[in-house]
Amino acid sequence: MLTNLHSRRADGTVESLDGTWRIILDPYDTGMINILGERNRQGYFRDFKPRHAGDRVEYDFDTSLEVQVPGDWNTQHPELLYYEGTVWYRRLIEVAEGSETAAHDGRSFLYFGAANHTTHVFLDGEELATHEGGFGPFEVEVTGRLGAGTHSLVVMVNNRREPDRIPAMRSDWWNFGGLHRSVELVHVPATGIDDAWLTMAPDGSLVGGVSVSGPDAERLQVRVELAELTIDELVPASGERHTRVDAEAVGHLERWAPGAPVHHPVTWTLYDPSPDGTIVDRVHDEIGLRTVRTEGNRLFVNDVETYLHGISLHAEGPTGGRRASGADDATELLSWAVDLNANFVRLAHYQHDEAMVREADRLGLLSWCELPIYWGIDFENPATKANAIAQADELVIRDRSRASVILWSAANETLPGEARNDFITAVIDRFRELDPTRLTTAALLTLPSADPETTIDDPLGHAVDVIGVNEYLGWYYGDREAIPDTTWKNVFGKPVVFSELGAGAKFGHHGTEDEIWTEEFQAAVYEAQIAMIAKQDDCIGLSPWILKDFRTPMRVLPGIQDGYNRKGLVSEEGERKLAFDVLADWYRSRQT
Ligand code: GCB
Repeated sequence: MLTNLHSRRADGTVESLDGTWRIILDPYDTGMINILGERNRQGYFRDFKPRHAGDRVEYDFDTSLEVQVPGDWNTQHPELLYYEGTVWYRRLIEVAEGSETAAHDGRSFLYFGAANHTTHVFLDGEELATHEGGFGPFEVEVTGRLGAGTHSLVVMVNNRREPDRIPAMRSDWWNFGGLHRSVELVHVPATGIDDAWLTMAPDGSLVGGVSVSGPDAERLQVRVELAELTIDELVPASGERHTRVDAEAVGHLERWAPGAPVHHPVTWTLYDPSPDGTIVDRVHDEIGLRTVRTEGNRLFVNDVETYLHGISLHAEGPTGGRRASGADDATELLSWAVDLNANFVRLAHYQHDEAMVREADRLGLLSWCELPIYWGIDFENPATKANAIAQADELVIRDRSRASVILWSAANETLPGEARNDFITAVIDRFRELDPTRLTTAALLTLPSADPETTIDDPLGHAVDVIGVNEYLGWYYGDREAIPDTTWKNVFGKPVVFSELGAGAKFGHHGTEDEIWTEEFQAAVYEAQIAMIAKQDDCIGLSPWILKDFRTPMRVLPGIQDGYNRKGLVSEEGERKLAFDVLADWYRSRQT
């Protein structure tokens, strides 16, 4: 398990495998299965080359299409825009005699930031691992397999929508396929740190953990240092160890706060306690210290009552309607949130890139992180549930040291029922088990009633700490004029976030407030929503839908949608609509 450490090791132990890869499209899974339905022994994963003139090899990676990794395959070749199915990726890894990779005597892993959706990893023709879930990080051990020479890394990625997958058959976003986040080769010592995290609990104490594995784990010790403090000495280092530090010990360290992010260096050192004290492994991080808690229907960050001036966003690049990845996309997208005067981002509807969460942390933006448990999940299926828990693990283990993250969200718009309640409650329990310091939530589908008052009573409200309500007053439900007088009754006595609201508008399309798809129509819905939300007593904030227009096959209206959901405050090319200023002005007025 290295899911939160790849980016924190010293330079030289991580080699990027990003760049140009070759791909073969395989809608019939020919590269995997032969005509008898068995594993194809000549399959693409063998990366065969003809050895003499008569050899029949019916594929050739060397002359196949090229794509860039990280990146979705859909937007790199026009003919792949709608492609869903299997794509085989191949990259050659050249290992020079005497290079660090050839000489490494510890353990080595391939780290995948994410691959949508189901992945089989082969090295030199041998299948090493499979992974399910399109947005979580995973690693594959390749220790001892990368001696000097040329190695063929083949990755089969399949993004077919299936009823038992998460997400399942329908989602209002593009099902971008492929290796859409970075791939790295990571070298670690034979006995090394697998996982290390540290974060502040609601009472101001620190909670964290470290896990170490390898043959010498019993003999070694771990030292945890935060800023100038040595906060923990763990003996022995094997297995998973927890860290707890009293609030007084760290009370003098400056806090991270929304809009005022402060970070402190933290180091975990694995060392030999014998007199020579040899350092065996070390990882670094920069963490913020802040508390977050609710009290009744209020939210407190660092004991200051806090209102979430938010915006939702998809992981779609700032321009070009492609899957976002990496630091540059994160910086640009989140700079728009800052221009909006937001202090909060809802990273919908799945695990975003780690770069996004780190950038939010750097900028001082509170964050909501979410799993793709979305419409139509097979809640009765134990395998689907197991995958949901695995995806929760990947998300929390990767991001639980980030001060910006205050909410783990289990789901979006799921229909009440016993199986649904059990399934999502299990995910929420898992969030709490892995991270007892943060709040949990889910965006509930609360259909407004015909009365001016709607009761929020989805039973999932019992399980979560903060209730997300997706309403679309003035768009899917009711008239705009009725919005300001609408009220919401919440039977749970917990805080509510209006996690979605909005209206569609095409950038540059102007008219009256009553003409749908105009910027004026969208702006008027925002004004009416603000009038309502400002009066809603147990509301702790909002994350309207959405920062930027995003690609989706569900939105087909020619001349207006053309394959994009138009509820963005910004067009798919980054142009701001009138509603952007309506929200930005309201958020600014509340800061002062
Ligand atoms: C919702 C969904 C979101 C959609 C949005 C819409 O309630 O949560 O994924 O994109 O509505 O635009 O309809």
